[in-house]
Amino acid sequence: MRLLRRFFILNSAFLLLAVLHAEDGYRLWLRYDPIADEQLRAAYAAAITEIVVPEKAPPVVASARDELVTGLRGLLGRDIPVVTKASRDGALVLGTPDDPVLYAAISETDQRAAGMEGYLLRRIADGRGGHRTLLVANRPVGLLHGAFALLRHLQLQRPLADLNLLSAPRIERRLLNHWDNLDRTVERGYAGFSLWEWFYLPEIRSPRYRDYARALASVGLNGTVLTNVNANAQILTRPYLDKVAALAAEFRPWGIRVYLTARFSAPIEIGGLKTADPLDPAVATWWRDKIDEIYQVIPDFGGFVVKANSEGQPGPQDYGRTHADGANLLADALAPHNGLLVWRAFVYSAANQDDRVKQAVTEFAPLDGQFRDNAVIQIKNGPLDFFPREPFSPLFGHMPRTRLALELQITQEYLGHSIQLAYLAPLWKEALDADTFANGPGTTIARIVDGSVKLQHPTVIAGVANTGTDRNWTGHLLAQSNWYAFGRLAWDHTLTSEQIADEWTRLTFGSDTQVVATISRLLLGSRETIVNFSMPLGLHHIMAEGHHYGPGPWVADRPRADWTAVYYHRADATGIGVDRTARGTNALGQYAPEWQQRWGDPQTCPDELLLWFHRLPWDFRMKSGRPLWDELCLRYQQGVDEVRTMQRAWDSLRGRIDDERFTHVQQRLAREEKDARDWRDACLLYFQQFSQRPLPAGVEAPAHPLEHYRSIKLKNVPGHY
Ligand code: BDP
Repeated sequence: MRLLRRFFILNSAFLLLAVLHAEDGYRLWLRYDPIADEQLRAAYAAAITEIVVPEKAPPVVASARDELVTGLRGLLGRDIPVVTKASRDGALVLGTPDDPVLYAAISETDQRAAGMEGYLLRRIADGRGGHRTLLVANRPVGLLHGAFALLRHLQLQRPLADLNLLSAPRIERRLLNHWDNLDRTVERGYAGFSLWEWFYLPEIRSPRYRDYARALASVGLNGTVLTNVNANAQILTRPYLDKVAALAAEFRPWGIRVYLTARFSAPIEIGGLKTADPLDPAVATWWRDKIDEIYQVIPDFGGFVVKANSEGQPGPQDYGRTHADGANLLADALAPHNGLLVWRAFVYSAANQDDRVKQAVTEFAPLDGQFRDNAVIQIKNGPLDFFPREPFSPLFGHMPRTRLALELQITQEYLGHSIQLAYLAPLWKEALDADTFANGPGTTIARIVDGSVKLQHPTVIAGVANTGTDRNWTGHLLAQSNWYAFGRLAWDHTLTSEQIADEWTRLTFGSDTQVVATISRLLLGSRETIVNFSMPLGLHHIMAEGHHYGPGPWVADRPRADWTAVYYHRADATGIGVDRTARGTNALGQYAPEWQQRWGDPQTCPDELLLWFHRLPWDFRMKSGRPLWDELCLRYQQGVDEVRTMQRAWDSLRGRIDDERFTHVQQRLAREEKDARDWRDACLLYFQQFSQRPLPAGVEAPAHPLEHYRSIKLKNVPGHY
């Protein structure tokens, strides 16, 4: 009997352990597992013996303190006491200018460099033969960022001895944009449903809100736009504002502010007006009153994001007014509250027959200089949408007198949803590092957006979120790396993709060198692999219609030509690609002469963008010496081969990481391999009708005839509502 009881007790203890350590991804990169190297753990424990925090800590400092307690408990396996006065060797002292003694230890230059949200972490002698660690910031929120930085430092097992980190964000507003609908579906969301439980709010508040805000803060993000750009005016009604206020209260202790999307026709839909004309005084009054009401309910409300006159959304052009008229109407109403107005430049019109990729410049460039100081124009990285590869958006070079924000897509709308592996930092870096030459060489998008090319505050960067109710937050476990990478780049765009991949992998999978090397390599190559098996050599927009998952080069006959695939590849017996040089649509003319020269000649245009800018015959001789057709086929095959290499690499980790995460990724890679073959076969069979050429040696024969691929109609694909 006793034995049996013991068996049960033991068994439940194991069960409990198993539950506690379920590798379901919920903990993200904030795992705080015990540091396995005992010597290192002891060294850290000796270096940090107490946490010194002022007694009346404001909520963000309390969050910093609590995070340090939790993190150190996990990493060091012991509770580090929290005190109000340093009393021994190894004190970790948190302070702001409220603590003049501590603050005096920091030079004025460092104080200035730490800015509004940055921090300084420095280990110094305590004058009594011991040491202490200072965590100093100009404002409480800086302490929170510094706390996360210190915990990251320890998790990465970096030395504490000469710790001296000064870091401040390069961009002021670092925002997630959620495309979440009020019914909790998420447009282009592949990780379950929306995290916001609107029906239950404001009384019932999921613990997940706190975990969400904590995750944002841990990577340095400071704002969240809760609602879809295809907006619903209901969010601006009082019952919803009370719900938004409840979320704002959950997020505030983590330094996160809330923003909403505003539907331009809200004055009609919820205000009872007959018009939403931005120049109508009644409309202006309505918005002013509405915004005053919002600030009454949410005093630190961040502002609005607006999609107007784009893909059927209402906007100022409905009344013959301009984007500037519309944006300024809202900016003026937000200004007394220091609110921000973000106006999106993702526009193209059915009435405009010109090349879709040119239309943002056509509409917005003439408005340069007309926007208010608290209005920012948010531009996607590419001129078309969020494709696996596009050249950078030329609009960044056309509005020298306007504040410009960069919009990136973290969710993988065109990169295999949450099934395929796509680490997106390399894609985002291409955009950030792109030189517009607008103000001479070195006028990169990063330097325009961070305000260093011209003083333009506030500075803004936004990422379309990939989060949802899935237990692991992002659907694909490894897609957590994109949430992480977006935050890290928003804080410091000079970090490299490699650095971020290495960091994230260590935080998420530990520091086994084979694991780290293998996963980092997988991450770093993954986006290019998707380019290869889906849209190589500059092809774009050839995906299946509607849900955008899988191939659809045959898509034609849609309500608008620029919603088809044939509009973008124009394949026929004579060749493939769009001529965007001066001989064609001249989209190239929107770029600086340096780019016109490089991209304008197919001999110097890099293969990656060749068919974006050029229409070429099937036998065009590529840099490799091969005819275009052969090169195209081999790129598709290369994509498939690379997925198989990724599968083998992942399989080599069996036994080195837990089964749960191993299997999760293994299954997705297997699906990606099948998807890659489908892309290759469907596209090559389709294009072959025009090229009339055989597949070159090395390219596998398609498994099915073209009709098979054309007849695939996927149903109930997530993210498409
Ligand atoms: C496209 C998406 C669509 C979005 C739109 C946007 O397909 O769902 O509403 O962008 O950014 O990529 O407004």
